[in-house]
Amino acid sequence: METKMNKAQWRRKSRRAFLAAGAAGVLGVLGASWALTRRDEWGIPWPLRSAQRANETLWRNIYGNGRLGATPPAPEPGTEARVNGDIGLDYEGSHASWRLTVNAQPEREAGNRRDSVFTLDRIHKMPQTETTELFKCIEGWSMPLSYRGVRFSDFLAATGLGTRDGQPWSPSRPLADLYRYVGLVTPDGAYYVSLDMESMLHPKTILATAMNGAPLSDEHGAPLRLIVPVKYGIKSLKRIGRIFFSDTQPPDYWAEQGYDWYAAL
Ligand SMILES: Nc1nc2c(c(=O)[nH]1)N[C@H]1C(S)=C(S)[C@@H](COP(=O)(O)O)O[C@H]1N2
Ligand SMILES: [Mo]
Repeated sequence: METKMNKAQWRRKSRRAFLAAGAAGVLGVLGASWALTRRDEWGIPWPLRSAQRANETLWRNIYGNGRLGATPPAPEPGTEARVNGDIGLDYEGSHASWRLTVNAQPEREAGNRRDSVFTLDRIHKMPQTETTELFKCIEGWSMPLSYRGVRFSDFLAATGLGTRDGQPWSPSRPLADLYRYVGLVTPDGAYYVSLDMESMLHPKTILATAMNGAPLSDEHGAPLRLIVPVKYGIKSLKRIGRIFFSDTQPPDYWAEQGYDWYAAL
């Protein structure tokens, strides 16, 4: 069940989370210096190895069963969202010619590949979801954000994309029926991200066409952007031109600059 909170409850919760994060940070530093001096297992000190294994189970539990965190109060309609990052956005003019291309089977030779092409109109006709979530940038700011569009899991279910057998995805199917990674790219190829499939299936992960009650502006990534609130903002690619699936981790702009690829909050 999703918990609705009033503003005072949300502030108290945020303060507690902040203190907990501080404590976790201190323990993390102490723990890391201990862990890094332990014996190696396949080149990785063993405490980190087992943490990695425990993490895998943790993420599957968090994302795999569709659990939702607390929802902050929705911002007033029309609230201006902060703008951050404009790589891949220097497109001017009408969105009439915009199309979303999805490559279903990227590992095949280009000539032998099935591409699906979507107009904005087709995306508007898929089941729509609206939700509010705290949006966090790695630079240290955050804000509650309402956004509307198609859940990525609903997009897969509606199109039959993302599964190895081309049959529509549904939560009753094993995760292994899906490709492990999703890549997203701006129309000009300048900004690109990749994500694990579990995070893409989270019920708050949306291909968004509107934010805070208004259609997306160009600077926020019109006509279609990703919102993935279980990750830092760097993963929420604005102006999606192409989506593809893969079993090997696709390129990621900020991971190439040395940022943590997983980018979990
Ligand atoms: N195409 C594109 N998408 C992008 C970026 C960018 O530079 N180009 N920046 C990212 C970063 S770092 C953040 S925090 C969010 C900010 O989204 P906003 O401008 O809607 O607040 O967009 C993300 N998506
Ligand atoms: Mo960011």
